[in-house]
Amino acid sequence: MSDLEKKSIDPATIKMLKKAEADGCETIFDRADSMRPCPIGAEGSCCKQCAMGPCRVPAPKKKETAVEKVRRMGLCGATAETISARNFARMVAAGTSAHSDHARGVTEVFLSAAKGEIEGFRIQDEQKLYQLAMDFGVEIGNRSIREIAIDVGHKALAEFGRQEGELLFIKRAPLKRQEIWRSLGVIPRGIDREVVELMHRTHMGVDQDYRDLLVAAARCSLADGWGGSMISTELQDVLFGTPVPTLGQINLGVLKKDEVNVVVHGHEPLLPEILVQVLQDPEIEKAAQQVGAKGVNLAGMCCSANEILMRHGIPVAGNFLQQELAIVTGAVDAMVVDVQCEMQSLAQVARCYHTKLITTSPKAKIEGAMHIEFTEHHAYDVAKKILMEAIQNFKNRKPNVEIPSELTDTVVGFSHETINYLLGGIFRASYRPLNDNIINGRIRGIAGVVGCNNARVTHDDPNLTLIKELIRNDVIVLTTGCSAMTCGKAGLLTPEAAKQYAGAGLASVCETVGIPPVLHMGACVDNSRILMAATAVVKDGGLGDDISDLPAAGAALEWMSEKAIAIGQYFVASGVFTVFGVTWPTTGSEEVTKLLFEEFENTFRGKWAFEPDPLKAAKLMIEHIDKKRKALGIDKARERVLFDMAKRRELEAA
Ligand code: BF8
Repeated sequence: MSDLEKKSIDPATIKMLKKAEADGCETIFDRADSMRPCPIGAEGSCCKQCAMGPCRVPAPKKKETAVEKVRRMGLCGATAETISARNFARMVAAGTSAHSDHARGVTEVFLSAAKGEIEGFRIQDEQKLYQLAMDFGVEIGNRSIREIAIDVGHKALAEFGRQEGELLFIKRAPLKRQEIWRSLGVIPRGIDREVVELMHRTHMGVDQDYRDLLVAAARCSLADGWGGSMISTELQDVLFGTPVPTLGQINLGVLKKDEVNVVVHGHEPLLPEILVQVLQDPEIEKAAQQVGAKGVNLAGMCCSANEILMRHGIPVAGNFLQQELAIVTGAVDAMVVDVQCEMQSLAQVARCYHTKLITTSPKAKIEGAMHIEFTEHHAYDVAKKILMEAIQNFKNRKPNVEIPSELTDTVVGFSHETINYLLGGIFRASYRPLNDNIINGRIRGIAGVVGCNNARVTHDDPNLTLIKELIRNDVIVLTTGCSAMTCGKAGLLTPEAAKQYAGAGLASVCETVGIPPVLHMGACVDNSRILMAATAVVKDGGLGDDISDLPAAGAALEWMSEKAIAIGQYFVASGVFTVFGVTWPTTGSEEVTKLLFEEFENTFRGKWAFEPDPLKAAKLMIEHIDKKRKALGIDKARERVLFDMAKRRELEAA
């Protein structure tokens, strides 16, 4: 394997890495070679909570005595356990704040749209609005959509600042799960309150009991999964439409040589939604033709891409580690970014080519980028201005344009409502067929494989190897974020993939229903859809009375962001066995790691695991699924339908 092949399994990525090298343009892949991670920070042992430090309290190299252990502490006496737990908790707080601040923005836009203050936007999914009204206790009666939507918007906004009581979406969880949370005292109050409290607890000299810190971190994470992220997903669906299966294309090959290419990158969907509308403006087409382009080609990157792909079939240029490489093609006339997962190096890479890097959020500026601030009240005009900037930049392209040919067809947009309809039909929408197929063993279990890319491992490889192994073993995979794009590029998001990659049982179900073996459920905030799907499976009956009873597991083998830790933590706190790869941020404390990896199972009935090897991770997940099947008494059914490869080939040939 060449050095380049160790960096990515995606041919388009490798081509662009070669081009970047030839063009003398440095990327994250080069920096990953030249800079190693700090070993003390990587294990969560660096405390920089005060100016007496940073204190380094790394894990001991050998077994230590009790006295040696007690002596291993920071200046203030903070132990390795406290330091490790505080660092972990702060990751959860940061991740929760990112998803939730996004959610607050969505809620404000939703309210403005409900009031008719945003041109061109009206409620798209009235059915879902009614559901939300019921969840939030908003009167429906003979009231207009506008009145209901305004009340729903206000109720959602109040969830951020709620000082007492319980987040309203908590009641969506299975009753047993709610009881577990209540008994542990982890039901979140307001979203902001939980984040603020966790930041306070982790300040120097406050909460210095690692168990207590990690329970507080769990509560904060639930304010993400069942709060901020769920609010985002639900309101975006009501406003922009709940995704339904949609055909799209993915990889750098979606860029076009003869058109103005605009890549939208980030997480907030309003600007991309408006850009889609503005593309229809005749002035845009005319302006593009005037500069010699055939038109304007909009493509997505990262989670913004997932949003517009699911709702409009807008093509996706790539996932996290491809953001610089889109610019390296030399064909991106503007890259438009809002918040989260945008590398600062984009400005540097853009300087190597002609790309205009445009920041749009008042919260996220990048030195060297052009800033065109986006506000929902002037949405159309701002979107048009951005497209005009890109069009004017088309003529500045340099001769070294090279667009890789790779692009793959995908079917995306599996909201949990859609799965319901697909399985049960529109008049008797139900998860029953899914539950029945799990019970009869055709489907062995469910896995959520989500999260990022990470430049410390081969791009796309761990997630893809894991997912292929899971579906080969009849485990249906739900995916979001950058992992979903990995699956798309590898051709797993089409119904045809079932025959090629899935085990006989899963393949037979996919072929009957017409779904891929891997279901693309959206962006990272849409992990809340996975919580809702798991809850729907529990409520449909026959598979226990809690999420922790399900033959299900989660994974993020290429995680890199604090958001991923918040997501993992809310899955664990919701009863899911969750495996992370690359590195684990609490190895500096055996006790903290043991609490997360073992003892949480006694309280939350979910736990973490760390396994960077994808095949070993698959084994862990499948063993967990089988353990749950046994506990449910459905392990025998599966034994009857298990075919080995020889048997499958025999059946296929027959
Ligand atoms: O929120 S999967 S790299 S893009 S953090 Fe970021 Fe990770 Fe991608 Fe979307 Ni999620």
